Amino acid sequence: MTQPADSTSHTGLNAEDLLAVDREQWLQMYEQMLTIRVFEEHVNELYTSAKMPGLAHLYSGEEAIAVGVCAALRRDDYITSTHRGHGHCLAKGAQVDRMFAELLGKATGYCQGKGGSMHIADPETGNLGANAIVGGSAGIATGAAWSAKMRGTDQVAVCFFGEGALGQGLLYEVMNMAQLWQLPVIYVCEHNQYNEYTHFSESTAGDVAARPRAFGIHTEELDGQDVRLIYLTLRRLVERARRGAGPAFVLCHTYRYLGHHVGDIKRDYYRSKAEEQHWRTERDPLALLSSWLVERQLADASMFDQLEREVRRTVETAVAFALNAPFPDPSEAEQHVYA
Ligand SMILES: Cc1ncc(C[n+]2csc(CCOP(=O)(O)OP(=O)(O)O)c2C)c(N)n1
Repeated sequence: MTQPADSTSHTGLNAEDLLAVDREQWLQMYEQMLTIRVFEEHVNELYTSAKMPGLAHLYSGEEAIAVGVCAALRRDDYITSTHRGHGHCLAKGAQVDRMFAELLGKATGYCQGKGGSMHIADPETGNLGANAIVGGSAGIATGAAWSAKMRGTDQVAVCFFGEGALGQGLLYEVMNMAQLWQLPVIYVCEHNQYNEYTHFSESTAGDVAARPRAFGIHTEELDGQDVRLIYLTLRRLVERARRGAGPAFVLCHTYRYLGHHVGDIKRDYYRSKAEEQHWRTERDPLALLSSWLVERQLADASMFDQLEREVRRTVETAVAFALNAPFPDPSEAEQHVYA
């Protein structure tokens, strides 16, 4: 039996639910978002100073989604990620130094330097891998959820993807299966409005939330800049999936501050500076969380300065580790290559 369709749009938060979460947990989420932000500043710097091969797609502006979702998961739960995946990996527990090493093609990286920015996987933290094929990981996440169900574990799989993946047929095939078989998978759509250099409205017809709803999948639409809302919603949906109540779809409205990739510098032909500025100044996920914590007297402003100094130190140490790490031996070129 399939569940009836349900779609909820959240704009507010329940004060009781918010205060039931430990202050330390909110601070930890802030630190994780900041780590992702600072990590990516350094990625940009490594790319522009020609120290990093290939390309990187930065996640700045979208941190609340990765952090809020992964804070609701256990270490043995699964995620699959995208070409814009650094935030997902870090939020699921990857180490900053091994991430930089991977981006620089070094032997100490998560894939011994063979994956680079768009293909980081870390089975130890349940990260089944980033995927440069738009929508490509939907099958992997759904398969992982099916496997968990067949093995009788209570693991949950989360599939992150951008709204560009809504144009991929695979997503609809697997959502259909997930609902029919009541699989413990949560589809998290990071709706940042742009598919490369095209506004989504030029490529995506109709009401996005109506698509999963058409399969009877429980669907919720969220402010993707509010880590509190993401975390509290996902905690509920993860618990729901764990007890066998089936898949969910979460549509998170967000914005990428920077270009589609690190080389996309001149963007005014497809979006305005005023639009970018609006999201940075009014909708920043770090500022939203820190000002709430200060307002509620759960933290004072100086704590965030101290935290920033610590995070910057950790990230800088990790960059130095990666720059000094060895490249893999050329004799290993064909190892771990399956295609
Ligand atoms: C199947 C496929 N088609 C096209 C591309 C080229 N491509 C890379 S990223 C991208 C846009 C993706 O937009 P979205 O899914 O919204 O994610 P975002 O980049 O906004 O995070 C495209 C078209 C690709 N990698 N894979």
